Amino acid sequence: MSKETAFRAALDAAKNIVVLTGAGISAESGIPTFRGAGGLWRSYNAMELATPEAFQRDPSLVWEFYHYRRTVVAKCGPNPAHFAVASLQRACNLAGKKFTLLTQNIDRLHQAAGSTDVVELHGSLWLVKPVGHPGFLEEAGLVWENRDNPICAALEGKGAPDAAQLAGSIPAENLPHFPDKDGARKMLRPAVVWFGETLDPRVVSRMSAAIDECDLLLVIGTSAVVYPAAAFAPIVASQGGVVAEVNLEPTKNSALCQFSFQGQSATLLPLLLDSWVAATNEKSL
Ligand code: BV8
Repeated sequence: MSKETAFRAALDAAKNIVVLTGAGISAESGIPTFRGAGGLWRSYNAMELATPEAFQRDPSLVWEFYHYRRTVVAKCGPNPAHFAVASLQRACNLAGKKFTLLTQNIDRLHQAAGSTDVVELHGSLWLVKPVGHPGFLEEAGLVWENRDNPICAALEGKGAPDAAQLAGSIPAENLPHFPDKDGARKMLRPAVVWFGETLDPRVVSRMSAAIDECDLLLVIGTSAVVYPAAAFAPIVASQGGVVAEVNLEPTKNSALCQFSFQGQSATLLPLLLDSWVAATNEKSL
């Protein structure tokens, strides 16, 4: 039996399927991954800028970084890997299997491909919130979607990855603000979970419930470096679940996987899933 056939048999047997995705699933949509070559912006790597300290120190620089990423992502669409995950979700629902999609990505390409009820562990590039609000889930007046590009006039033409380092080049008062209920102007920030920030507690409870009962975890396009997501594979393996990985290269969790498929997810996932989805949908008719 081929590895692919054995994996599809494991999908048949599974009752609580969790898919975890990282930047690698969006790479073929044109979005640079974190730790690949594209992970650099000016002389910074994303991890230096994706922190509350960096925003506190230089909100202008951090907003330029996110404006650049919003500009890049706005031009990108879902690729065959995103569509394969969306059709897997529909087939699992039809077959009466529990399915949860946990993504570390903030680009919302899963939703664009038709995935629903996506658990965004790290918030979204397209969500904004007043500085100081703790949550990362959409809530009217507190966390909302804003796809304006640029999000404010001062960011027009800014954010070029090769521009000179002009710290504080945009005065704070010209950065994105919104008038809160008593009319005071509050600065906005991207509603993405920065390093050192805790995830939204409602996301943590959904993620923990899904992992606790997971009997098959499919991990796609993540270097398994960032926690808490990096702990999911060891947890599922320790509770006797099946762990499968689709990734361009081996990761530190590869040894835990019963199934490790190496290559580009936009190519591998349709090959791996499409026949199972078709057969499952057939059975569910
Ligand atoms: C928290 C939003 C409580 C921002 C991001 C335990 C141990 C050690 C450290 C910690 C720990 N617990 C918490 C920490 C601290 C920290 C952490 O994990 N640090 C790491 C660096 C060790 N975690 C946190 O702070 C988290 N908060 O746990 O709260 C707490 C707090 C403090 C201290 C203790 C507890 C919050 C983390 C969230 C950070 N925000 N994103 C933004 O995007 O701007 S993380 C960001 O990087 C992404 O969201 C993603 O999650 C993460 C990892 O990136 P990947 O998705 O894996 O991408 P990467 O480039 O690394 O890998 C891509 C992979 O794809 C590669 O393997 C590549 O080979 C592959 N690939 C490429 N192309 C393809 C492909 N595969 C298939 N096909 C292709 N075509």
